[in-house]
Amino acid sequence: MQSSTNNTTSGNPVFPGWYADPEGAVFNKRYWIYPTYSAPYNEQVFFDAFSSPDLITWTKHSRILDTSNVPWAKRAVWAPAIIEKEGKYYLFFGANDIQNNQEYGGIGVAVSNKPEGPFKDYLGKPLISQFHNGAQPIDQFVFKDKDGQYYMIYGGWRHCNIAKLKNDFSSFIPFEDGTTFKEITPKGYVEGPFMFMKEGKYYFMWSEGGWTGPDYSVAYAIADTPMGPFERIGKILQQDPKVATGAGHHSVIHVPKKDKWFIVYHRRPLGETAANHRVTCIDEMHFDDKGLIKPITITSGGVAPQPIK
Ligand code: FUB
Repeated sequence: MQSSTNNTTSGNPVFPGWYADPEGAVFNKRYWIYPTYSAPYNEQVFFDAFSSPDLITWTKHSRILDTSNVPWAKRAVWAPAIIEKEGKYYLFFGANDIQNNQEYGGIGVAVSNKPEGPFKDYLGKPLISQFHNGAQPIDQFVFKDKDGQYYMIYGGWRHCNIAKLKNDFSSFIPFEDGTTFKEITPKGYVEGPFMFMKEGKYYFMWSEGGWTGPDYSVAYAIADTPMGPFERIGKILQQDPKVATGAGHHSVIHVPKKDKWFIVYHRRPLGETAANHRVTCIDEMHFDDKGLIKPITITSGGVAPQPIK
C-alpha cells in the first residue's frame, strides 16, 4: 500500500491510520517509521512499519512484529525503537503495560535480517521486566555513543533511566559504581525519551503532559555527556489549536550528509478526543546560531521531498 497527498509536500499525517510514538530511521537510502498501532491495549498485538524514498510517498509493511512470535508479550506493544548493527536490525519495544513487579512484561527486543522484518523475539524474555528508580519499563530509546557504546534510555511514570547495553544486546553492563540503571530524569519529564548528537553536544528530548490530552508536548536539554546532567531548556513541540492537539512522543531524522533535521511525532486531529486517535506527522526542525532548537511549527502540509543522495 502506498500513500501520498500530492507531489509537492508530504501532507500531515504522512500516512493514513491511527499510529503513535513514531521512531524515524534511515536505512539503505530509505526513510523508515516504526510507530505504535494506536488502538485499545488488547488490540495492540503487532507493529506495522512504513518506508519512503523521499518522505512523500510511503509504503506500508504490515505486521513486521506480531506477538504470536513473542511468547511473553500479550498486549500493549508500544513505542518501537530500532537500530542496525552488523547487518542485523534490532527492534526494541514495550509490552503488557506492567503496573508492578508482580506482573510480567516490560521492554523486549526482536531481531531481523531486514528493516521490514519479519522480526522474531531475540531473548525469549524481556530485557527489562522490573521497575527501577520508579520507571515503568516502557518507551525505550537506544543511543549509540561516539565511542561505539550503546545505551538504553527509557522510562514511563515520570522517571527516566539510562543503562549500558552489552554489545550483543542480551543484557546490561553495570557502570563503574556498580549500578546498572541510573536515573537521569530532567524537570518536567513524563515519558518518550530521545537522544541525538549535533556538533559534539548531546540533545536529550522527552514528552511532557498526559498522552491522552491536548497538552502532550516535547521539551529538551543539552549536555556534554549522554548521562547529563540535563537542565530543561524549554518546550519545542506542542499543540496548535488551529492545526492539531496533543503533539508529542517524537523522534528525529537527520538527513544523511545534509544539515536538514525533521521531527517525527504524533498528534490528535482537531475534533478528535479519543485517546488512541493519534496520527503520525513530520515537520522540519531548525536550530538557531547557538545550537538551540527553535519552536516547531506544526503544519497540515508536512514537508517537501527529501530524496537521499
Ligand atoms: O502509545 C502508548 C503510550 O502512549 C506510549 O508508550 C506513551 O509514550 C504514550 O505515547
